[in-house]
Amino acid sequence: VNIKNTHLHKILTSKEELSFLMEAHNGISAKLAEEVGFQALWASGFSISSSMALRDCNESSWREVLDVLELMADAVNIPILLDGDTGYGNFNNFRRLVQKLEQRSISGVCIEDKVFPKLNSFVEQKNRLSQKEEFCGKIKAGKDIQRDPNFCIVARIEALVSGLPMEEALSRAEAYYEAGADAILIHSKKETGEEVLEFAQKCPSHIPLVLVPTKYYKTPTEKFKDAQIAAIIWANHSFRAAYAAIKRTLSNIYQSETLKEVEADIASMEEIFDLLQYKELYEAERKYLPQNT
Ligand code: SPV
Ligand code: MG
Repeated sequence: VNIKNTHLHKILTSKEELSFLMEAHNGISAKLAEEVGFQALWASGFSISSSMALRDCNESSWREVLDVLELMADAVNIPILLDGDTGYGNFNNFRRLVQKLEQRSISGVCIEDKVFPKLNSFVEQKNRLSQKEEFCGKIKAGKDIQRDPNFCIVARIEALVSGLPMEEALSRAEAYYEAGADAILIHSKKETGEEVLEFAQKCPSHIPLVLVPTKYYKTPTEKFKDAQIAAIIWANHSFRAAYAAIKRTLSNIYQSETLKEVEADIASMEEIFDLLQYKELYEAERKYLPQNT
């Protein structure tokens, strides 16, 4: 039994305690999230593709995503939940993905009930939803192929985002949980948490729920605690923070033609040497390289 998978499973399924997953999109953002104290990571499709300057519509191949994940997993000891979009195809593509994720020490994957290639949920363009039965088969295929019992499969419901009624979202939640999903992610693009809180209230209480409050960020976290939500995903805030900081700094350097104004606002190289444990390398050199040469 894999300890990281067990930890993620607990984070995603414990309704008694609200947990938080922080977005990461490369090795260093994963490491920083761990450094500040987060217990688990969300490998965001939007953030990983945006950091490649690609659109969040499966423009990058899933093998390219896998390479990023490998560096993230190497960088941290906390579990990683991959935003696996649609599973990159049908049930068969998905179960191969699950195998590859387990091989690379990724602790879980979230799949959404859209048709490949997907589009980000917050663009104008409508996504095509998959049939409920087809998506249940995909979840089952993943569950059947996973080796570690605590590898997590989260099923993400796009019904509300697509304008379908609450009843459709609820019936999908029950079906996906029945098919073997460890938790249900109910997505919403509303500006308040009312829609997801109504869903939480109507959903059978044994089903663990995960939320992504990107659009309804003003709703106090207390409300989600009171609703016994298992976990919240801060889905793209590391990437958006980096993007804004890079843009601000580069513009300043371009305009001012000096580094004088930005130095105080950017990380020192010493801090990065510390985080990446350069000291360990010097100690290893003393141990493994011939000395006094
Ligand atoms: C992502 O971070 O890629 C997500 C969440 O899927 S969202 O973009 O909010 O739909
Ligand atoms: Mg995504």
